[in-house]
Amino acid sequence: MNLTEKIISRHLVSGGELPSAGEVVLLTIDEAFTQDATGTMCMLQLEAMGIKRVKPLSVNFVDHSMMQSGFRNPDDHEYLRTVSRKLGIIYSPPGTGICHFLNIENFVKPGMTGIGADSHTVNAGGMGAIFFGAGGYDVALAMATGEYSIPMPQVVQVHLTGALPEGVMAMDVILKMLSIVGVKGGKGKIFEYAGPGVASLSLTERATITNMGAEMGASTSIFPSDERTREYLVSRRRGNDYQPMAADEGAQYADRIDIDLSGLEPLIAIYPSPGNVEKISEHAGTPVNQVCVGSCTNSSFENIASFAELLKGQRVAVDTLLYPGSRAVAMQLANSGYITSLWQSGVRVMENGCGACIGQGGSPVSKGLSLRTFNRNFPKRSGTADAQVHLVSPLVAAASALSGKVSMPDRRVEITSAPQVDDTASFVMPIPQQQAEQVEVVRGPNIMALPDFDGLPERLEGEVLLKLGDNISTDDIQPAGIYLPLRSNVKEYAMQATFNQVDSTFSERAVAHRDTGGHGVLVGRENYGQGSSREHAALCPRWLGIRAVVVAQFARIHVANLVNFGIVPLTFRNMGDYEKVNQGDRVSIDVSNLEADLFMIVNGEKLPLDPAFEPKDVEVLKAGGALPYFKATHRG
Ligand code: MIC
Ligand code: SF4
Repeated sequence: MNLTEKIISRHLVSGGELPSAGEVVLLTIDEAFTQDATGTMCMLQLEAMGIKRVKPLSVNFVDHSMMQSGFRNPDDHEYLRTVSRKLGIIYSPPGTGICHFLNIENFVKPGMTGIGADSHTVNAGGMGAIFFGAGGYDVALAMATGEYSIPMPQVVQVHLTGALPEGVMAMDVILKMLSIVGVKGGKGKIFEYAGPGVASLSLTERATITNMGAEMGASTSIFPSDERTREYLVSRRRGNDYQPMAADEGAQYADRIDIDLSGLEPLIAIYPSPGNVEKISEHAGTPVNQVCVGSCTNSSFENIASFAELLKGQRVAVDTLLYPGSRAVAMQLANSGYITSLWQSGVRVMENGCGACIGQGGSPVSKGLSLRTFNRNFPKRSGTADAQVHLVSPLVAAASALSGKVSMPDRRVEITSAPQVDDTASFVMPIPQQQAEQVEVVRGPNIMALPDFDGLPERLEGEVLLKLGDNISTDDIQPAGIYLPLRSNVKEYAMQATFNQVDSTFSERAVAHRDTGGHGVLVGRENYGQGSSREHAALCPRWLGIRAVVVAQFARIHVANLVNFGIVPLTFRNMGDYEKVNQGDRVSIDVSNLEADLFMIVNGEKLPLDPAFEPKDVEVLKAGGALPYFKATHRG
């Protein structure tokens, strides 16, 4: 068996044979977690399920909505702190660090399964574990039941040979992968890294690579667990959590990709997509206005120490912001003298958290170019509508920060190591259930009740409210950044933000259509819903009256979120039909039997559609979404 099959077969709820690719598989889940921007909605749904205590190891991290300009974000955090205490969930307060980074530092063990309400949950694959990103409802259900179902992915081997040359980093490996696979080529796949090159990569380098598997639309990625894994766990005083894990000799894979690490060079993902990968050498000399280092992709001690080493003794030429991955990393940087040297170089050392990556501060100047070691450069995500973001490694970020232009690292860096530090101020651990039941959950005015949604009518009759193109991301559908404080307030978030950067009239038009009894329809093309796991990109459109989305192809997590909120996800059987539909057209779709042939009637034509949902989703869609379905089937 390959490593993926080994871990999955140990976690099959029903035991027995491994399912074939595409078949829905129900897995036991060892860990489930959220972060604050997805966590409040997840917790509201968990509470609505009537759950008294979570089953698997569960964590609520606070790392995204860190700006406290007003009561909303602090209200969300207080709700998360108290609801965690009530339900037996570990709480990670603001300042502790980024969820994915903290997860590998503290919780993930080789061989585990997990899901998290964030697309980069797949970061944990660097530890030899199978972790998936999912919407908040699916995470709530996993916390309640200890189970998660997913179509069984194909396993693709990524065979690594050689070792990274000077100046080339793990970021360049995953950018290379993106250049091979593209932003949708990972759909339905697990990338399993193997080969003699694996041993040359440290655990955090591996996590950089698995992290950005999300940008290829992959279900997840995984590395074997070996001596390098042990080394990391020992450094975290978690040596007992180590167990070696690898594929069997001669294991079978659906496909294979070969990468010679020694042959790589520094790469750059050019705005507006992580998939636009080019060589740094082709862009050298382009003026840069800002440099940002950190995010769940590149904020390990090694990453930041390498960045600091290259800067040492010199001053940055442009605004340079750094976000350490965790308080433990920040303390290690302090103890090894790097925080001081970073300050001396003029770097702004920011809070341990997502920060500029999710547009919570750190926006670039108008029409500026920001070089970031992050994983996404979608339009407007930085908070400055006309700015551009390119993605690079920490060494390229350092060289470019010094020169003010896209630059190659020009010298070798040796980093000074320092012992890892325990962050004793961080996690709030669960209390015994009897005590927990007495805890009062604090719901400030920012915590709004979940909206009620009705079941699916027999026929959807309404208007195409937006016609969109390829690669619409959840940042296009439901922007984050300055809107994060609205994550617990569906109505406000929908009215202020849904598609507002695509068409500022959308929310008003949608509500007017909904209130006259219309069923809103969205039309798009390839890779619809790429990017984040935020279920608000389904929840808010549903609140605005969207009942069906018809596209060429969906991204994995988003399609599950649409089902969870009762929006029917459909694909054009004949792609040419996309041209026959226009914004503003009246459409009609008979959904009385979701298992029958489905058609969209538009402009007097009958266009055949295919379901993008699974047979198991039919009842959920009919009930109007996952929560109404859960309540109906778990009554009494
Ligand atoms: C992101 O990087 O887009 C986020 C913010 O972490 C999202 C989650 C969210 O929108 O809350 C993700 O990746 O899933
Ligand atoms: Fe946070 Fe950015 Fe990672 Fe999302 S991608 S979890 S916003 S650091």
